[in-house]
Amino acid sequence: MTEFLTIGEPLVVLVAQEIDLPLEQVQHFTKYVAGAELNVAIGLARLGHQALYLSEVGDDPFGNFIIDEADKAGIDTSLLTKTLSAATGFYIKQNVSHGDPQVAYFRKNSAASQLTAFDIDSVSTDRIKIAHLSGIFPALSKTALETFKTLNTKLNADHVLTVFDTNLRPALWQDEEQMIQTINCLAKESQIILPGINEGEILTGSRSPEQIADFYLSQSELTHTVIVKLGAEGAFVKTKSSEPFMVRGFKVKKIVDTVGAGDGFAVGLESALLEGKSLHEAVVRACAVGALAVQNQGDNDGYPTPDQLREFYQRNGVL
Ligand code: KDG
Repeated sequence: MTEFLTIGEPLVVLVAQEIDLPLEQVQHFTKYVAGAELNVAIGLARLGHQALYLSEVGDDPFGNFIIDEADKAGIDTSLLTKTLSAATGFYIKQNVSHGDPQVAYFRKNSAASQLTAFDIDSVSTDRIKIAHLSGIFPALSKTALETFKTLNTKLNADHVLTVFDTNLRPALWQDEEQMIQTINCLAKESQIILPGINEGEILTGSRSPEQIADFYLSQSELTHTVIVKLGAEGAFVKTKSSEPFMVRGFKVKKIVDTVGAGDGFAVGLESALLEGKSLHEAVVRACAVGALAVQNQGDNDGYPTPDQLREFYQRNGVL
């Protein structure tokens, strides 16, 4: 039974094998699937949930690779179509010994950016309990933004719980002002919002987690929960109906790659909510999956199976 839906741009990521080299000097790359919303669908499926992924790839080897990997991951790919008129997007990523890697995107006019509001007609929300939306897909093109809004309206009309990860990608927007205005406007249409602390600062002008949460809680009737991601420190949670709380992050021995940690956070949160866990338990799981994610090179390789999550909880004394 498909209980989870997301829409996004699937990408292939080519990760440098040589460590700490600028991308232009790298000779060898390893290929993985990526794309923020696809990462989330993969993580949900790995934890045993039925995830439906809506998107489009080009009729090319990267597109075929993405479809194969999504199928292998156990994702419902019935709404992942192929087009002859555009190519699959990809990006290349540095391999770094510390800090965030340099990335370069090759995704302009990609297949996914050509999705239109008509593609939403075939989406049934009948059994969907949670939908994951992110600020990346609406940044891809005018039609992607319209498609996003059409889906969001349908999800709200059908009373699906919507979670919005602000996911800022300045390179995809015309300018910062347009990015801020559009993202804040889209955020109003979701019930749970997940800004990272740096994103929250750009979007609201404040670096205080509580003020960021208040900004979103006060701008919309629909938004009832804001979870500000604080990286290694954990997360700050504020809802309209209860006391705010903090969840501490887990200690990680060696950070291999930070890309995909935010999507991992969403995986933990949304899988736990689907299983009827409390908000507190869900945010603990979100921090756990985020911590597991940074210990691997691919964008979604570190997301756990139920056994791996249990083992992580045991090792870290989570009851
Ligand atoms: O959150 C991880 C994503 O950043 C990555 O998989 C690629 O979708 C991507 C993007 O736009 O950066």
